[in-house]
Amino acid sequence: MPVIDLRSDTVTQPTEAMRQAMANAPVGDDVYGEDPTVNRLQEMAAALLGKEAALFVPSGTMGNLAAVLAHCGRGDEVILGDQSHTFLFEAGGISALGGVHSRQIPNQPDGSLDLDDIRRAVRPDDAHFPVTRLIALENTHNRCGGVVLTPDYMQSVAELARAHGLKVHLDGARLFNAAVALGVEPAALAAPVDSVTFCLSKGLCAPVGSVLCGSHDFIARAHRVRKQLGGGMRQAGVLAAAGIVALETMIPRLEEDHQRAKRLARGLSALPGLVLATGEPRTNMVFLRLEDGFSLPGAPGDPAPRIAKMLTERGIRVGDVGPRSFRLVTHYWIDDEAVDATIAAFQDILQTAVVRSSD
Ligand code: TLP
Repeated sequence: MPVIDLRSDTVTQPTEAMRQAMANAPVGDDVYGEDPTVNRLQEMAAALLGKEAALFVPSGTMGNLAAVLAHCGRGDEVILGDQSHTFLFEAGGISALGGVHSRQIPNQPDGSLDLDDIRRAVRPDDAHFPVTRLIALENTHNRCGGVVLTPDYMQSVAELARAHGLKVHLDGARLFNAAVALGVEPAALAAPVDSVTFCLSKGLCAPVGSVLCGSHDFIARAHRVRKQLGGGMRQAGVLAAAGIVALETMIPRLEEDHQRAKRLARGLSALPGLVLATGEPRTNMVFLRLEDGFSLPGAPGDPAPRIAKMLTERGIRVGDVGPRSFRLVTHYWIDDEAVDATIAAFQDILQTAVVRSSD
């Protein structure tokens, strides 16, 4: 029985076309700038996002880290959301490795940062304070439910940033999901910001890699940081080749993942005991919560990990992201039957193992 893996779109395997492209890629030493396939991917990425230059990096985490370190010096401050991936899930790299201070402000449920909150967080010129250098946004916003920020909103953040002499970085790990959901060109989402990272290895199915885009000067600085971080790869064209196939063929189909996320959300939220934690899905993520008043008698422990384990025994993997919360992410390898099988498995567990406490 093939496993239905909804834990993340990072679990996606490369397609057959990617494997072929990887096997046949012309390569060279990318540390000398001589890998033709890496160079082609970087040129494609920069053109697609309307930026001067691009840099292939091993991961989204390194892309964001290299960006923050290229924008900020030690002791400088970045304003970012308290639910942002960079703050929550990148092992504190910006402070551990870059000495960059983070100033978290609340993410709104729609993934945005309130403009007044940003304004209040910008430090005055005073020797007691770190120097504010950067604002970081995330689009789509993972922890807020895969929600999207509009070009207009991002433009207003960019104007605020410019008025204070700050730069804006966008963690666009799933930028193409946002562009497809909004029906805009990816470049429209990249235009307001100074730098942007996107990932090839999530919904686009490439096995490895992300791309950081920005001005020539910025990318030159990020290139040195990538080397410092040990991210200078050699014949990386074998990886970039899959990224080229990803950019050429996988973007328009993301809409299918979004439709399946909606279908999954409809089916699961119709089951007694499950509610959507972040509303109707906007892209490829479904966040669910087991309602208060529903519990699993029998064994100790929080319900979400226990339910996730029961699902695993049925060949279905989901993320447990809190004591009562789940994340399910649709992607290329999830078809309609997988969606239906997931709804049926949840239904079976809710009927057989979960009780309403008031019953
Ligand atoms: N996110 C992963 C986990 O780390 C949570 C996932 O399964 O969603 N930015 C955003 C918004 C991300 O969601 C991720 C990965 C990254 C950056 C980091 O990318 P990688 O894993 O390539 O370092």
